[in-house]
Amino acid sequence: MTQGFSFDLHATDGKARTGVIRTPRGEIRTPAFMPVGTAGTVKAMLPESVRETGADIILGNTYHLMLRPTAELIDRMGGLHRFMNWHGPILTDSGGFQVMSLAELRKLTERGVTFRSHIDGSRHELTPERSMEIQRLLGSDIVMAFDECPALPADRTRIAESMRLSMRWAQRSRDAFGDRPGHALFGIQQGGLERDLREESAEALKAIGFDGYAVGGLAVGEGQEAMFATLDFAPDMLPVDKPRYLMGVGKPDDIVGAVKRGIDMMDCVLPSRSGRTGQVFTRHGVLNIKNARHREDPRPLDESCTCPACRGYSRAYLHHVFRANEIISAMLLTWHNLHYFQELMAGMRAAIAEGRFAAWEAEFHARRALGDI
Ligand code: PRF
Ligand code: ZN
Repeated sequence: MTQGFSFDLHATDGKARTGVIRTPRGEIRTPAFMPVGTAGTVKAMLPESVRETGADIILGNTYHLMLRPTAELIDRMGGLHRFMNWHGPILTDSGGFQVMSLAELRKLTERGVTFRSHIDGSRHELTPERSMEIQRLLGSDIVMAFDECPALPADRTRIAESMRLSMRWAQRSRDAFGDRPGHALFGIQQGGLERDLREESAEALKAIGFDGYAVGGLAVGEGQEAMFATLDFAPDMLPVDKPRYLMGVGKPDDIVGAVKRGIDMMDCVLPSRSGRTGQVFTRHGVLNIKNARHREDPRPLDESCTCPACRGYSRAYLHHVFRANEIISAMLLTWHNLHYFQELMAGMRAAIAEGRFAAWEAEFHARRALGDI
C-alpha cells in the first residue's frame, strides 16, 4: 500500500467486515458511508456539521470541479480541503461516470471522452491522464481510476468491450498516478451482472495493483435483486486485505445488503438530496415531511434520534418550513438524514465487531416492516 495508508480488519461476521483505513488526514471507520460533496460542499451543511453527523470522509467530483471553478483554481487556492474547509479525508470520483450521465455531445474513444459542459456548453476532454492530473490538483486523498460505466440493461458484448476499455484505462491511470506517498489510488471493477466478466476485471485490476478496489457498474438500473445477486460473488474476487468500495449506493436496505456481502465503503446523494425534497429516513422507514399528516404533529421525526432536527423541532415545524420553502428546512432534514445514515453504519460496525450482525439485520428489517406510526 502507498506510504501513509493502511487498512486493518478488526472483525468479520459472515462476509461482513469492520475495520479502519488510516490516512494522513485521519481514520475512516469501516463500513463507511461517504456523504457526497459534489461541487465543494455537502449541500446545506457546514463541514463541521457533516463531521458531527459521524462522517469520517466525504466524496468530491472531478467532473463538476473541473468545469467550475476548475481544478487549477482550486490548486491555486491551496487544494480542495482548504478551499471547502473540510480537513478530513476526501475521495474523488474520476469523472467518466458523471460525463456519461450529465454532459452533452459525448464522444468515447480509446483515448478518453470528449464532451460539452452541462453548465455552459464549453468543450472538454477527460482521459485517464487528465483525470489523474485533476485529482492531484484537487489534493484528493483517495483517487479513483478513470473508467466507463454502461447503463443496464446492455448486451453482453457492449459490457465486455466497455469493461476491457476500463481495464486499459485502469493501467493508464496507474501509470499516470505514479508514486504519491500519502495518496491512494483505487481501481474499479466493471463487468455488469456477469460472473466471468467480473472475474476477468478483478484479475486485470489485481495484476495492476491498487490500494483499494471499487465495485462499479451497479445501481445503474438493474434493481436490488440483480445487484445483490452480483454482490454475492463480485466482492469475493477482490483482495481480502484491501478496502472494497461500492460506488453510488444507496438506500438503507441496499447498504445493509452490501455490507452483508463484504463491502467496506459506500457513497450516495440520497440522504443529502432527499433532505432537500422532504424525504426523511428513519428507523421505521421513509416519511415525507410535506405530507398533510405532519401538519400538527408535535413529535420529532424520530423519537430515538439525537440529531439537532429531532432534539429541537417538531414534525409540525419541519412541515411548515418545508412548505414555506425556508432554507432551514434543507439544513435540518439533511442533517437528520446524514445522521441516520451514519448511525446505520455505526450500528453495523458494532454488530459485526460483536458477532451479532444477523440479529442486527433481522431487527433492522423488522422495525421497518412495522412502519411509521
Ligand atoms: N464508476 C465511477 N463512478 C461511479 C460508478 C461507476 O461505475 C457508479 C455506478 N453505480 C457510481 N459512480 N467512476
Ligand atoms: Zn434526527
